[in-house]
Amino acid sequence: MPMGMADVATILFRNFLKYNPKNPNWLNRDRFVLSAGHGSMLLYSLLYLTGYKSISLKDIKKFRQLNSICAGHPEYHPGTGIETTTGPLGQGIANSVGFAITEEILRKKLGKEIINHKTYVLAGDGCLMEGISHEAMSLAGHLKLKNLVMLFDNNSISIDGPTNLAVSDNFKKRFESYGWNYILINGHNYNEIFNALKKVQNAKKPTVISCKTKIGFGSPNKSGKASSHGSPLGNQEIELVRKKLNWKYKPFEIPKNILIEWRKAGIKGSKLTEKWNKIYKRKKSKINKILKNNFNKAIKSEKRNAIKELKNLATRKSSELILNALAYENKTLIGGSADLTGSNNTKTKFHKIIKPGDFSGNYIHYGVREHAMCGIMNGIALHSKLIPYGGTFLIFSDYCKPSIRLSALMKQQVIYVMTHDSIGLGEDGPTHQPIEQLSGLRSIPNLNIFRPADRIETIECWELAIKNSKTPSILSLTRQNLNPVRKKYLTNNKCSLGAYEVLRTNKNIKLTILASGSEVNLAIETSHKLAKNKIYSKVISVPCQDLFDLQSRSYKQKILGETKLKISIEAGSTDCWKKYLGSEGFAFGIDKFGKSAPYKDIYKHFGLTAENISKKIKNLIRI
Ligand SMILES: Cc1ncc(C[n+]2csc(CCOP(=O)(O)OP(=O)(O)O)c2C)c(N)n1
Repeated sequence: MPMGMADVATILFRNFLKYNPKNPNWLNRDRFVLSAGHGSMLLYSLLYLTGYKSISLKDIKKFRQLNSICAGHPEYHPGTGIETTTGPLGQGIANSVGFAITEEILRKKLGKEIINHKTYVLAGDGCLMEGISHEAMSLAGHLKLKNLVMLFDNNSISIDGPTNLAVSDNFKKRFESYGWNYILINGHNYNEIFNALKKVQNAKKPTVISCKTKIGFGSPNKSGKASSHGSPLGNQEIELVRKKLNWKYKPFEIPKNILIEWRKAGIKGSKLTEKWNKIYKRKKSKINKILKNNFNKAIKSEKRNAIKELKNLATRKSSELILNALAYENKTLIGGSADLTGSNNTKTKFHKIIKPGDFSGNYIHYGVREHAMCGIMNGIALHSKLIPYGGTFLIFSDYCKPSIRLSALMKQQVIYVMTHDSIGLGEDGPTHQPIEQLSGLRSIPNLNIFRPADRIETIECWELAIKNSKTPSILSLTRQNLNPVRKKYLTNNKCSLGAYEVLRTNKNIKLTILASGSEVNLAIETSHKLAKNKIYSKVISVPCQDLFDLQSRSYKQKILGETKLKISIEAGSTDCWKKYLGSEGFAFGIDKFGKSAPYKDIYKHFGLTAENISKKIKNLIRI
């Protein structure tokens, strides 16, 4: 790919892309996304040649070695020119749609002197075969993202061989039906590349430049073949390439005159940023005002409301109420849902819909496109100042997982609002009832899974999500109403501990009951029931295992070390609880698929009732 797309990339970086290697974080830079992440060396070469400090020849020599910035696939590092982590094919396309949406929103907010840039995404046949590309490009076309340009490396080769083994898409019809411009060029003809890139500068909708290229261009025996994809060409073939391209220099030797030419292309950006900086300085205080966040006021007042009202509410409803307060003052929050707005409670009266040609809003109807929604939210978070959140059912986190994993890997503040978080959703049945999802998601590093038990916990979990700029969050929320657990106003955030005591039936206890979300109510009921039989216990609400696992040994000991007998209750897979329970503990949960019925009947069916659990506990204690 780096050989096949070198011509296109050269003309893009020399003649069109607006960037400044001396200031890689320049807000108004064009974004370049290498969705075909396996071609990472193309990006590393371009960054080195144009003068980015982040990549030296020494780094390039350490390609794919431990701790090299030149990793196998591009890995996002702020300020390096690597705009996003790519490798799972198609993700970069969704990211680029997120970049382009953000550019539109910020241009509307800040004016075109401050934001007015293009997003270029280089994608291959593989990216375009992935489902996420269809979702993301369809939304991009709908929104008429005119500053989005795809450079399609149309070489008709993937790993298994020619792409006609698996694809017969008519690309022109495909893109045009999405509402994109389609330009077909010879990707090795400089004039055609130049003219196509020139044309897109004034586009009215997203454009794909379909570049007919030869994979492994220049290799006499391997170009145009799948064999040039995934392994080195080999010394013999490299010699032949050198001959064919008339290249007389040693490996890693870049002739001075050529490097000077490249560096000149990089230096052009300094002038652009100088001019921009002057305008920015003039407008800085106004910009800061527009982008300023104030979360504390909303959180405090919502906590007071919750205590004053003490209503039975579903946590999805509690989430809507805190969002209402947050969205009122914070213009950087960009909400959305994958066609479940009314169920996820993600849209409040302070939201306005983003529409084709009108980006003055703060709410995106992503359509039934969960995977793209999450990849797009990564792009929105990566761009600069906006905080995206998006809703779907927790079960469909399975449709979002590759992008959620990348939010975590890239340390991006993306907030996933995932409602209908257990069998508690009732009649929609086992296809919609998450079982193993929470255990699976909790095992992703650098991802906070919050499962609040009531309105106060929901507010506190939102506070933790909204203030953590380096870790994505999932808010796992109920469809069904829950009784308030926390009834006193506290300014401090108890959920920040991950787990804390909410009830104790005696000073001396025999049992610790850990529970999360909707099952905290159940744990409280069980604890009271046991107390009637003089079995005393404490109930620990565990809104976030990830945060609890980070607490000090002494705090963990205080929570877990008081009794030998510990049980957990969560209406889902028991796997992720066993680490807390010791050899004598017992995890109440569900390790099989759910059922379709009114939710109280399903809880009964799976033995998740205070009656059944207390009976089992009495037996455990007798043993
Ligand atoms: C989601 C995903 N599936 C599979 C792969 C493994 N993979 C890497 S490159 C590739 C083929 C890509 O073909 P193409 O986009 O045409 O790239 P080219 O061969 O032209 O470089 C595959 C299947 C991957 N990186 N991501």
